[in-house]
Amino acid sequence: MKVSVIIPFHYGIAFLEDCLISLREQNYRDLETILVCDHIEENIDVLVAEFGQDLNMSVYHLDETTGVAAARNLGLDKAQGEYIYFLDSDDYLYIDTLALLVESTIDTDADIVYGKKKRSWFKRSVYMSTVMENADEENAESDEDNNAFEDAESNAENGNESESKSSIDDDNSDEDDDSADDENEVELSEEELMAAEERRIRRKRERAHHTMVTTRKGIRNVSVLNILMKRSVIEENNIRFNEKFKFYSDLSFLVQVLECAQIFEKKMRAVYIKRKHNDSINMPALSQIKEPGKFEEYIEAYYYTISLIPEDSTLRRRIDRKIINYYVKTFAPKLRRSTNDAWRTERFEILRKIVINMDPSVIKMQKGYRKRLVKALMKGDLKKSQRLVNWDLGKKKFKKIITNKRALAKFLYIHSFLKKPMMENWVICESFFGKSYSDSPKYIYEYLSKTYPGKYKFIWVINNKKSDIPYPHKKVKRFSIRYAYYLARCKYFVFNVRQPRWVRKREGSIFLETWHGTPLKRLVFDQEEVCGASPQHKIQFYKDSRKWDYLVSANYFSSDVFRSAFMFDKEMLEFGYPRNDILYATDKEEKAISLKKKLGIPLDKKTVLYAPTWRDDEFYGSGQYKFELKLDLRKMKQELGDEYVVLLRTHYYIADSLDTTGVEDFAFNLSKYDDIAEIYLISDILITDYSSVFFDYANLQRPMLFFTYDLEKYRDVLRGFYIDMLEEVPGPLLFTSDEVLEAIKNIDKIESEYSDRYRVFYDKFCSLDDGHASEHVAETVFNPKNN
Ligand code: C2G
Repeated sequence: MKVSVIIPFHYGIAFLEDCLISLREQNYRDLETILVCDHIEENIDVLVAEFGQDLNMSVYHLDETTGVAAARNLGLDKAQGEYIYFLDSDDYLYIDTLALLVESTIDTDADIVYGKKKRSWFKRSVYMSTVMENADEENAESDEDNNAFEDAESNAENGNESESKSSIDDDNSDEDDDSADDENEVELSEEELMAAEERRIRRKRERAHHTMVTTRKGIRNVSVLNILMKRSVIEENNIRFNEKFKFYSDLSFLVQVLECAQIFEKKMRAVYIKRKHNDSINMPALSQIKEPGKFEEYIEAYYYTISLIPEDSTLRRRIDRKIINYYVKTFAPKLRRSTNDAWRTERFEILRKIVINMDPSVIKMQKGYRKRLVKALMKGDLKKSQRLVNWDLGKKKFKKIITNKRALAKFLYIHSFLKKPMMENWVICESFFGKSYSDSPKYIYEYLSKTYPGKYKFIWVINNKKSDIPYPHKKVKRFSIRYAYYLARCKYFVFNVRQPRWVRKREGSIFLETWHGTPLKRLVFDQEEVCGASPQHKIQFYKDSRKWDYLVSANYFSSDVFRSAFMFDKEMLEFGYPRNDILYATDKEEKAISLKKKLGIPLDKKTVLYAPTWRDDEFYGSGQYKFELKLDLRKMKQELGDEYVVLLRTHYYIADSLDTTGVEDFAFNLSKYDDIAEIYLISDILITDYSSVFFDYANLQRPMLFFTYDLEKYRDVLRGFYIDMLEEVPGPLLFTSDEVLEAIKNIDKIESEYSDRYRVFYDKFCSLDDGHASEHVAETVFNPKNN
């Protein structure tokens, strides 16, 4: 039985490739693939050549029309299969998705078989290798109805959906509970049997409507995806997508099919992965496009859809309830918040007309605040509607403020602190989210404090109030009320990570972003996947970085990367890294000896520093990453203990602590020590992996080893690198603890083997560092001699 898979394609060839791979892998093979290109700019010849034959693919191009609706219609015109299956070019399937759906038609001759949709912002290979490995995680991040990526409109509509609590359970099993119709296996007459069968069919139909319409968040998520549809139902009833609609064409199409179809089957094990676009700046999904006219199209799509189905149908009531949800959750808050008057005038009136024409039972089932709001709308009482919304929003905000200190700090920041004048000589410094007094902000601060004593008032964001910080300053905890206060009043910001999202840019304020490493791992806009991070990472990063005035770059390589990865187009400060100044200090030998003494590290032993980075896919929760030590410390102690000690240093994201029991006199855990730059000074050899620490350590020109036991996964699946580690890093890549051990034993040989590469590496990444980066950066940004 042939299935026609219709794929509309507009852009995103990498997405399309994933989609086609997943189609080629289907274990159901009786397919024809209809790829409809909507005015494409990318060249798809290679893909067509690769997949054309296997997928029995025909390619068509829209000529005069444009849009998903037109593309799908052309696909329908060309389709020959008994069943139609719509697949979007940026999505992909499980290997058995189609087989499972088709299987359900075999005995039932179903008109419609629908499966489950999950969401993911991962490409196929990552999803299959990392997300699927962990079922819990998969469910948490990909369940359609848990989608954090939706805009407010769709999020809202399922809010208080009273129908979800109706008799129909949207369970995830494929089995229908028909026990009620077995009538306890009592002998039934023919009429009774027919009536029971009819009831069963009706129930399945209602359940299908419930799943495909009511449980979807918002009208926009009522979609034709992951539904096997009998083509004859579509053709005999002349059903097509309305090409007038750019955003909302699925609703009316699906509703017609649902109305005409008789036999429904569900197959929740048939999974469709809907890919979320994590780069809504450069590659927005249709749902992420914010365009004027979207509201008007929403309304038009509603009227058009209800014109196609009977007024007293349950489907009509399901759609009407979605409109009410939309009004309560999305529209009503705009009555107060939006600067566009249309929400309070024409659009308010448009919605009023819709609601007063609804079946009274739909209004009746609303409760409490929702009911009062809908009633006010029906009366056209704008003032009352606004009062109700104010009261509701106020209540929610108040609840948040009194239960959450951060929310209070933010509230005061916006409503009180920002109203006070900005202080011209106040400077707020933050390094690694207040976790340490370290990195470039520390060195810029020390330069300014030493060179211009008393000229500035410094605020250090530091969570450990006992931190030892020289020179006069004030300490504040991150996210405290005092933190919010100083964020509002300081003119200068010196941060090495991002500022909180709610920080506003005041006129005249100056934000110096130092960042915290030369990039090896791909960043933000250069990163395909943002495992573990919010799917909104790119858009948030984009907005935050628009507030930066200066960005410190340690070398020209970093500058190029930052321009592309951060889309940064303001002033790049190319003076080397302030945090590396200490590596050029004339008294660095003395500093090293005193630090060794302070930390209790034997002066007569050489030291090996192990400073790995974090792994995007190994985490407990936000910012809480796991780390498993793969070095065999006991064996290392046995074989190296006479000559060496090991200094262990985990990344600041790592929540796990390292176990050094039994090797306490050999392995020193310095993970809590504030400034890694000082630790470099006391390290004779560095072992790292994909951490930017090696770019900095190279300034000392001491030997380095790379313990890259998970290189392939890190490079190919999780992140991707900017440089070819195999070719460029100035030391060997090692994959086992034994190899590391051997390398340390032969460190002189390795040093000479890698000396040429080291020179090239140093020239590329360290040549701007001269021990005066703090001075150059501070003088440029603060211009203290003239201010
Ligand atoms: N760091 C540290 N100890 C480690 C690892 C890192 O103190 N074991 C510090 C170093 O200063 C390092 C910085 O944290 O340069 C950033 O760490 P990376 O491992 O490079 O990872 P990440 O935080 O992801 O930053 O452009 C740079 C990237 O953003 C990397």
